[in-house]
Amino acid sequence: MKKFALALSALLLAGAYHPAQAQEERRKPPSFEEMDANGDGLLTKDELKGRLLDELDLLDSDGDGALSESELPEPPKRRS
Ligand SMILES: [Ca+2]
Ligand SMILES: [Ca+2]
Repeated sequence: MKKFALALSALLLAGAYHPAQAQEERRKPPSFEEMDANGDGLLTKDELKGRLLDELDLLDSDGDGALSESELPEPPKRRS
């Protein structure tokens, strides 16, 4: 019982020290569905952020000014 409480407080301390949200963001890039705010299956300029927005012209192979899921580069996959 004492051990459990100790483990629990260690967990809480670890959680306070490393904000879970920041870690989650670094580990998991947003999925296509998450970025597609209006759900039309295309990522337009106002839905893109950061590197993808910068590279929109490069990635937009059919030139419609938006990225479809097939135009989106594969996110780096890491298996544990
Ligand atoms: Ca959209
Ligand atoms: Ca396109």
